[in-house]
Amino acid sequence: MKKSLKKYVLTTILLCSVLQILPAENRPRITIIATGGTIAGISSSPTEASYDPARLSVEVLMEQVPALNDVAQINGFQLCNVASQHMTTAIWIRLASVIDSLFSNGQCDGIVVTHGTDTMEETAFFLDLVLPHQNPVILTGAMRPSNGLGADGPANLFNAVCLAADSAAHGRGVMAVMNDYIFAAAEFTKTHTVNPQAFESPDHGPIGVIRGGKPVFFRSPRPVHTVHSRFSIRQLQQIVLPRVEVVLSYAGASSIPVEALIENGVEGIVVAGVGHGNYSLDIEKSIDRAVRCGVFVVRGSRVLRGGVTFGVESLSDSQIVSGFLSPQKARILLMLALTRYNTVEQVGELFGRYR
Ligand code: DAS
Repeated sequence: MKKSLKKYVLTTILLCSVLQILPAENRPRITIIATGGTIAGISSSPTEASYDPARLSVEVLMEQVPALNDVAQINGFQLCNVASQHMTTAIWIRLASVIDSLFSNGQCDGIVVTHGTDTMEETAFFLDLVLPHQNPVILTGAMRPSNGLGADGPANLFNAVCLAADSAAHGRGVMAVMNDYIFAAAEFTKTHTVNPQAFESPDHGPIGVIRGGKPVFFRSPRPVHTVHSRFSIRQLQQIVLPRVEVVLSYAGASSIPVEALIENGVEGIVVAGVGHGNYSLDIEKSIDRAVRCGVFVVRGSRVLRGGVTFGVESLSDSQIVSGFLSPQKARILLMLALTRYNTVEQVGELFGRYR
């Protein structure tokens, strides 16, 4: 190699390393999969509280954050455009299948999923349980519409791409990034209806933060995710997921919801009990009948912290307790468990991994 060319190459490499600017072709390949939500929402004016969610395309979301191209080679994919209160298991199956295909075909190094915040924790946990890949999958969204005063979507999207592009994100399972915090899929939940600081991991705390586009990790989540999970999207594409519903207990709660679920032939019920997983008398009686009819029951709690482990006051219905999973996440694990297991002992052992 001529001396002058060698000098140019060495200078370029030195300059890029000093400025942390990688040549575009060396930047990680990140695919942004858009599903809708407030991050894609539009309001009639920047100060108007109400807005239409799920209006903008993934291309527009990417155009709003030109700095994404300094971090990675970005591609966009519009899976759907829904407010996430309308998320379905059918969309989950499609989303997981697209992600599996992109990674299996080596088409990208990491993925960001833009999503509504209402059910983001559920989609994240489902993906955490069924994706057989160590590559980063990061969910993010917004609490304010794209043209709202103080819109949080662009910063959340930038942080999510930075995390997905960082080698430190590999092997940590599916994560979510909101308001500079990094959460583990199994641990986080929405704890505020309107504030940009809308998420917490009540029992565990965030697993890290994003500072200046770089992740700072406090810890790794329990390794019961992705490649360590017992489920894979490849076994789920040809089946209909079992029907599992959630019932809330409260003072005087009647047996009507449980009786209706038994009559409708559900395969599983998660009870969001009071306290450490306790039920009203009517729910207790109807749950006993459900168990006798072969329904799998998981005893959870509506209480934000502490979960439901052993020492529950009365384990009359089954030995399955939710551990530190919220009722809405216990439902997802029970749905998947019933695609593989058919005894209370097997399902109880699986839930024990989340205790
Ligand atoms: N409609 C809610 C949703 O799509 C709002 C949001 O995204 O925050 O989840």
